[in-house]
Amino acid sequence: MTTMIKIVKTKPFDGQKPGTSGLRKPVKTFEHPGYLENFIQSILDVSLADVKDRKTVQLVIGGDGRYYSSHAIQTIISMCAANEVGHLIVAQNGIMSTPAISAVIRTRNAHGGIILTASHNPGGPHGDFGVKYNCSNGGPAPDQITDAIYARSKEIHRYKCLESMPVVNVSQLGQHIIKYSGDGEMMVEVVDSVDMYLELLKRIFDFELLRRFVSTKRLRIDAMNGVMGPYVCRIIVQELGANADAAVRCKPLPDFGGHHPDPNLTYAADLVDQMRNGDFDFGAAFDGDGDRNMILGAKGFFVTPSDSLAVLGENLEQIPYFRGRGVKGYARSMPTSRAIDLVAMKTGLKCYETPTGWKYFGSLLDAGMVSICGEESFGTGSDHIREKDGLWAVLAWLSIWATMPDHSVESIVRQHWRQFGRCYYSRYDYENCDVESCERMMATLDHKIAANQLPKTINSDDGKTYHVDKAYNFGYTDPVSGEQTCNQGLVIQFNDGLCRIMFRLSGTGSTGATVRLYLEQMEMDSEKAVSGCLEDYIRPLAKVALEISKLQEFTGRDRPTVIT
Ligand code: G16
Repeated sequence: MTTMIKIVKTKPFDGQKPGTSGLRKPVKTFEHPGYLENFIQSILDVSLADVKDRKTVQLVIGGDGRYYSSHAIQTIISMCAANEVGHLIVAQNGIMSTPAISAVIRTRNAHGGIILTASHNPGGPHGDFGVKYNCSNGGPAPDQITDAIYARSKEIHRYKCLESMPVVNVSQLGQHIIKYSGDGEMMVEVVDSVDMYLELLKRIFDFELLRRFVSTKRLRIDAMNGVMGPYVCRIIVQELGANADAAVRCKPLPDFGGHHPDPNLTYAADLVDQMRNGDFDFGAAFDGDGDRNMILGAKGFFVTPSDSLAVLGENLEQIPYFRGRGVKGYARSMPTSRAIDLVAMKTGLKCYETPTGWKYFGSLLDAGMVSICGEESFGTGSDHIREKDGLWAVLAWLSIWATMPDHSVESIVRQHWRQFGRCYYSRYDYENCDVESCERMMATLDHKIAANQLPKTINSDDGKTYHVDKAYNFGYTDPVSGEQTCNQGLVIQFNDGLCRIMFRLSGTGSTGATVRLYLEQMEMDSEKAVSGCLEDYIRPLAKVALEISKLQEFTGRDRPTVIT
């Protein structure tokens, strides 16, 4: 029996504006009748607008398996069929990491993909859900597309779905045909969550070398009950032969076991403790959808994401993929420390500074201008796909380490600091604050900067002096597309650029506002770079930042929620 296409009248919902990476809202919001449908129809209207024959369109669907995903997948299948899409590639059980989806879009030359994730935000009925659209290059849609989706969501008055559709069994690999309205049909192809991604990794890394190296080290890899469980079990344990106790929290759970699936020192504190107390040589954790990573060494030595980027950037040619094609350049987001810039100074390659958000790396990667990119928010990746890639970062670390097996993670990082200098760095997050107060704080500081009203010199109470030499509201012109983006964070630079403080409001939260304060001091003296104390560099700078911004007065918070 075939079913018919149904046109459902609807009204716009407020606030369907994608943030730094997709639309993230509480599950309760997504559960409002029509909320998900409106946003999906807006995505389809925009992304299919110029397509002549929709039967040729392939879209990839998957996500981190969080609560509400099963319902969302069936809704999306029905809506794609009713919008006459020809072919859906759906992850088995709806589970596929964000980097793997990027790989599948590229491998299969798909038109794009819809990713169901709110990344590191908590899940479950009281947590968040999210939807993100990725384009045919495998990367997050750039601003002009997300702006168009948002504009569409504000005027939407109908969406299309099928009148009735049997539930598609997405646990069963293979092809399912959906027939509708006489001769209409759409193929739903359910694919393995890991296969295509693993094939790609095997073309990048020397798995034989990794296997030998992994047999000599004790690893502890925490999937945080997010999407990465099947990848860790299959790739780290099965393929590379790590001990079974290397893989922890590998069952994807719809609520991530009630935890915050964010790989940082606060939310992955269990792993940090296990590393401190155990005999492990290398630790790593991933977020809910597997694009973020945290790297730890023995005894819990924390590699900041900015240092991780720099160490990988320095040693990239140890990895077969880059040995073959050479390293083209580097990119980092504005608040990421300038450790990678120090590498670029030595290699003579260019380092681009972009706004926060992986989507800004897309055009540089597409144009072959950069090989590796990274962000302070635990994102590292390369031009093999167009998303940050947590497991890639882990295999890149292990590959590089395998070329200097007598070192530890810590000694690799210290050696790097000695050679290149160190950017002492920390991020303070003030989560879930009052939105209006945070916006007033940012506007007030922005005004002070624009009106040149910052003090010229500030003395911290522990005797350090900071001379303001530059302050601005960060804007960016994409060197490839010429597209301009403004208002991407406030930057104040001191002491000939050696110190920076930066303020941004997070674009990934779903309730309230989160202020991010980033603190950085470059140390070029190699002894001080290796043996200095982070606190001594950061504490006075933090005091200066709080004084200049009046953050505590505006937010009513006397301490950050998370310090990284
Ligand atoms: C997303 C983006 C990242 C970005 C991060 C910033 O990460 O993909 O490129 O750095 O948001 O978050 P915020 O705006 O909160 O500082 P994810 O892992 O949440 O997709």
